[in-house]
Amino acid sequence: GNADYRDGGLEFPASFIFGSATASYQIEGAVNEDGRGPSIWDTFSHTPGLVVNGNTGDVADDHYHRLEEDLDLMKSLNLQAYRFSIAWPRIQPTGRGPANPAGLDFYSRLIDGLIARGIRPVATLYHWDLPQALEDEGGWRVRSTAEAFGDYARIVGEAFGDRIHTWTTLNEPWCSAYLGYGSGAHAPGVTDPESALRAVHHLNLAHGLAIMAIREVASNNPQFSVTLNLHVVRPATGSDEDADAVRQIEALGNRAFTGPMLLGAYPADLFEDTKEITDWSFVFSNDLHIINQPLDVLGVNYYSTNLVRVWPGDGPKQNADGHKDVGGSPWPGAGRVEFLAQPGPYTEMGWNIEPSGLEELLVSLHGQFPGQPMMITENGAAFDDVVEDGAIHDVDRIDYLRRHLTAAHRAVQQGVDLRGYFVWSLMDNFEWSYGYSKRFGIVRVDYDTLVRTRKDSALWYAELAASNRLPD
Ligand code: GBH
Repeated sequence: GNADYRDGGLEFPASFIFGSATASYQIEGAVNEDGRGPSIWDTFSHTPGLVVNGNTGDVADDHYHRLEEDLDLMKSLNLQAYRFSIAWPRIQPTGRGPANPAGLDFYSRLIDGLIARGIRPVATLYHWDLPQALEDEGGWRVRSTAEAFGDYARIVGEAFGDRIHTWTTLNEPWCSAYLGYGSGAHAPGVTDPESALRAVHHLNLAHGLAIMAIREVASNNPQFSVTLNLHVVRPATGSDEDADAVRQIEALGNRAFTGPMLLGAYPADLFEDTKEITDWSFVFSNDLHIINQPLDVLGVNYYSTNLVRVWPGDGPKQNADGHKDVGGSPWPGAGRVEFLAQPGPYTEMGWNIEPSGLEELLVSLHGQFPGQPMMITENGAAFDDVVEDGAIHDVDRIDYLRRHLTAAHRAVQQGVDLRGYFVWSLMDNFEWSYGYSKRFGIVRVDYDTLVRTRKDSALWYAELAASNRLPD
C-alpha cells in the first residue's frame, strides 16, 4: 500500500469502455406504477427500523419519470456504456407468468435511448429486487426461484436480445446470500446460516440457467457476464492460524462463486468448513454443468480491503466492520474469524481507501483464471458533499477515482485483460440499509426537488471518458 497511485496522464487502451452504473430499486421510484409488483426491498424498507431514517425506494431519484433527462445527462458525461438493472417485479409482478408489457416498455425505451446516444447498454438481470411473491415461496433458499429466474431471463432475452451489449446475470450474489439470509442486513432480513448457503447455490444455479436461456433467444451475439464483489483479504500476522482465516473468507466470499461459475466445482474446503451447518444436499449432480458457463467478461466490484485474524478470546466477538456473530453473521461457519479495523483514510461508509487492493485483486484473478477478460463493474465512494454556490467540489471523490483508475492501469500493464470501468454511481441514490444518508453519485440529487447537479467528479470523469486518459 505504499505506492502513490496518483498518476495523471495515464492512457487506457482505445477500446477501453468508461461507463457508470446504477440499480433499479436504488433510482427508479414509481414502485406502484404500471403493474410493478412488490419486491423484497419494498417489504424490507417499509419495515420500521431496518433502513436509516425510515427511507424507502418509493420515489428514489424518480428515474422512472425522468428517463429522457437522465439519458441526456449520461450523454453530457460522454459515457460509453451504462450499466443498469432490470427490476424483475416490473417484468413479472409475482415472479412468474406472462410479461407485463408496461414493464418491458420502460426498459425498451431506456435501451433505445442509450443506443440513440451511442451508449452501450449493459443490463443486470438481478440487483437484489426479488419479487416478494417468490420470497413467500422460500426465496433464494429454494430451487424453484432459480428456475423462475431462468424463465424471467428468457422473457427479457426475447424482448431485448437484439439490443443488449452485455448481459450480467447477478449483481453481487455474496450480498444476496449472506446479507439477505445470513446477517439479515439486507432484504429479506433472514438470519440463518443454512439459508445463506442454500441461497449461494440457488443464486449460482440461477446464473447458469439465465445464460442458457438468453443464449437460446438473443440474436446479436451478446456478451455474458456476472458481477461479483470479490474480497481482498489480508492476514493480521504471518501466523498459520491467520492464513487459515484468510482461506476461510476467500472460500465463502470468493471461491463459492468463482469455483462453480469458472471452474465447474465448489471448493472442497468450503464444504468442509460448513459441514456443521449443511450437507449441501441441495446441490444436484447436473447443477455444476449448468452453472459453469463460459463468461465473455467477469464483472468485478471493488471498494475496499479486509483484514482478518483468528479471534483469540472467548465468547462472541465484535468485528470492526460492525457485523456480529450472534444473531446473524454474513460468514457462516467462520465464527472464529475476526475482521479488524484498518488504517485510514476512510470514505463516509467507514471503508478504508486502499487502491492497491484493486491492483492486487485484478492481478490475482488474472493468475487464477488466465485469459479471462474482466471489467470493473463498480468502484466509487460516498463522501459528505458540500454544495457551494450551486457547485459540488468533491475533490475527495476525484482523488478516490483517480487512485483506483491508476491501480487498474497498473493491472493492465501486468497483462490483465481489463475491458472497462463503471463508476458507482451515476447519481446519488437509495444506499440500501443506509437509505439516502450516503451519497455515491458523480451527480448530486437534491431529494427535495429531485434536481440533478453534476459534481466536479462528473466533469472530471467526462473528460476522462472523452480522452481515455486520466486528467492531470
Ligand atoms: C455495492 O455493494 C452494490 O452493488 C451497490 O448497489 C451499492 O450501492 C454499492 O456497492 C455501494 O455500497 O460484512 O456486512 O459488514 C456494496 C458491497 C459488500 C461492501 C459488503 C461492504 C461489507 C458488509 N458491500 N461489504 S458487512
